[in-house]
Amino acid sequence: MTVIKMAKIGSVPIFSEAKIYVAGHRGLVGGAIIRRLKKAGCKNLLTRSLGQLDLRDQGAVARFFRREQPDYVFLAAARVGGIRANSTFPAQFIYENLMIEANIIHQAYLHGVKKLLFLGSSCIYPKFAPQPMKEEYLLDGKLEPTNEPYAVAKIAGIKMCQAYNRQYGTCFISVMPTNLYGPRDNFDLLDSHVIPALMRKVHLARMSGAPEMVVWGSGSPRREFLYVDDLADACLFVMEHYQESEIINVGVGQDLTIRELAEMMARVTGFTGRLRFDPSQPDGTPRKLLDVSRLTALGWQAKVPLEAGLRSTYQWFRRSRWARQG
Ligand code: GFB
Repeated sequence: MTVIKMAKIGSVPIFSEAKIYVAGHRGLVGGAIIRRLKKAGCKNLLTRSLGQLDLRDQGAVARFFRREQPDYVFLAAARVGGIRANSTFPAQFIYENLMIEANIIHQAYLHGVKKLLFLGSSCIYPKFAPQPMKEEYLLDGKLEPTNEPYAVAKIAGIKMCQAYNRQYGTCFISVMPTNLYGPRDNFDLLDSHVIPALMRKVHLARMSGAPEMVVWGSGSPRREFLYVDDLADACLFVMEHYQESEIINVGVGQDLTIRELAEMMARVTGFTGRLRFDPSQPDGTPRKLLDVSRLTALGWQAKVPLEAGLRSTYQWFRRSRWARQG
């Protein structure tokens, strides 16, 4: 393993003095990282909305780094979406993610950022990778076609971090989270991931008294789900304790079928109707379970069980604008 030479940033007090840029703070992940940093006492947080700074714009990102000179960067900005969004907007998924990563990583190097954390995704692993998926399976086989452009962009981000570490001695680390969910997710019925989509569908079915809810695909794919506040906690943990170029998985170490997830969702939301599976919709990759032993060995484990995470997400959802939309 390549160990990157760097000054120890370790303890929270040093970290809390630093200027920390969270790219993508309005998103599911970036928002959770901000909440976690505030909880840790970090006060010097740097954020910009899309209207203030377009991360796809090389010149704008260069000016931002020159002016602000952040000490640490969490790179959580990305174009993301579920299985349908990935298949419908492949050009946007590859272009926007490549531009965002390339601009931020390069400017972080030019302006001497002490440490950068890049967020990848479990879809970087081969479609038929042995399960659970170890970090070393990256680039061992063909990708899942429904999200290949997104995965290729994320792999490019990983490789950029590693190349900059090797050539320039930077400390850019990459975490690979499993499928995420939680408050402030995108609950769009077509373009979101499976948890927000099913949550909104059961809500609508309950409101209209519909006897059934449609679940895409066969129900047999297996997925692992991590509550976003657990991911944010893991991001701070690795920012403090991990300084290697090799990617590191973040997950819960357990998965379930989409059918089991839909049944759990019905339980949590009080939906008593039927589940109807629609095989005309894609299943995507058959199984995505991460091997989390590298992170566990460092001393971090997820805390929020899926059912509890779904309950708190549903509480947030019911008060949100999504619950008022038809
Ligand atoms: O969450 P999801 O869209 O993404 O779909 P992936 C997971 C599984 O849930 C698939 C099924 O088998 C879907 O067919 N599913 C059932 C549904 N009902 C629904 C529904 O109403 N909406 C959605 N969206 N799915 C994504 C990648 O793959 O994983 C991204 O496309 C990203 O690139 C993300 O990496 C983490 O797990 O299949």
